Amino acid sequence: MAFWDRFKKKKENIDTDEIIETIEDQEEKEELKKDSETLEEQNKMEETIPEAGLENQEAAANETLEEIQEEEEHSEGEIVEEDHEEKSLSFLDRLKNGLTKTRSNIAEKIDDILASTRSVDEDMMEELEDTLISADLGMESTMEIIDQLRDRIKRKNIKDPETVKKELISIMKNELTKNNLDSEIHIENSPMIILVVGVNGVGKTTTIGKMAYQYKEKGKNVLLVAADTFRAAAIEQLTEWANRAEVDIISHKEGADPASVIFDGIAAAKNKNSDIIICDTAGRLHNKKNLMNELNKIHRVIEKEFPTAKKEVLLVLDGTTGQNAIFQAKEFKEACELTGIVITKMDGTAKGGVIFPLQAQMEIPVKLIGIGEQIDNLVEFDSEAFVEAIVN
Ligand SMILES: Nc1nc2c(ncn2[C@@H]2O[C@H](COP(=O)(O)OP(=O)(O)OP(=O)(O)O)[C@@H](O)[C@H]2O)c(=O)[nH]1
Ligand SMILES: [Mg+2]
Repeated sequence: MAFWDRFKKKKENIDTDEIIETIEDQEEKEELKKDSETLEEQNKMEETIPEAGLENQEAAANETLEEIQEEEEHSEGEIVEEDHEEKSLSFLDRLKNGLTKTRSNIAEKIDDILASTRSVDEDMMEELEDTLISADLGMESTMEIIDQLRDRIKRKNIKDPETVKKELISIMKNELTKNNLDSEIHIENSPMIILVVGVNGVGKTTTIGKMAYQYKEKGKNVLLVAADTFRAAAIEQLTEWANRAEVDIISHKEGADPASVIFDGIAAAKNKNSDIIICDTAGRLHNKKNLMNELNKIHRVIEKEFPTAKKEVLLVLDGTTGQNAIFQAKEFKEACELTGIVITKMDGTAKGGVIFPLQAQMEIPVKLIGIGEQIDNLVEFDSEAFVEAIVN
């Protein structure tokens, strides 16, 4: 009998030991057993760790994931009624609406600077530089952009402020594009399994709900897997999104082993011929070792049970946390093989320029951005459109 058939006969609340017992390869079995024991010990220790706040971004940047704990209980993603009017807007208009705060912080300031400029000079360059820094583009990316702008102004002998703006936009587009060559999630390659990771409260579950809706709209057969078993509320929240997007969901009880939920999800996906399986994961793994163990275990189950599936590992970052998002990205990059980044809550920040240093330093493409709490407030990232929306 096939491995999956044997598994199907077991109860919903299967634990890892049971999965391991069904694996025939002795070496693989021993390794998984060791991982499972280490994880259990760490989970016990973790229960005693108090929850604290992520208040000081600079301090947090010097600490490890172990010290990143929750700021406060995040309200569960309330599903707001869809705004049908939005649908008739063009992609760029929707993006502009979603990025209003960053747009006012960059585009409006640049227009003011250029409107009050009599001659294209060093004072103007400094004001442009300050504007980019205030929108969180970071010192390095800002200097790169401003230096190139200086060169072009000199080389082309530019005297007109409007032309300065055009050149600035073109340089910013180049900068963002060169670090983001493939931002597409190639959902045509089904079956695809998408693992969604990130610290707590960044917007993982909400993003999964939005993705499920989008892919379902594109005619894909989507299955959600509730592998964040940390709280019952997390499972309920994902179930609510599954209902709203009208897709199937596989979940176990609170406290179940995440790898076993994924195992079950893969089995169900094969049975239902799902095109896209999206797995929610817990954000409350307080240290890197813990995180690595958990994700390694999940990866092994995926490799073993669904080697033919195309894999995406998406890191979700909260756009309102500024430079701290870069720190989180570095931690996760060391813990697992990320294939893309999703930046959420871009509607809530004036500092959306953080995408520039993030792309430059991480070499992992931003693939999606969240621009609101509604089900259709998730857009595919496009470097050129993004620059248009925040500068032009
Ligand atoms: N404004 C805005 N809010 C968002 C966006 N994405 C998520 N949120 C909100 O962020 C909050 C946290 O979202 P969740 O999806 O629960 O985050 P999570 O990462 O799953 O959190 P945990 O499960 O606790 O780890 C919710 O209130 C969401 O509505 C976005 O793009 N814009
Ligand atoms: Mg969640």
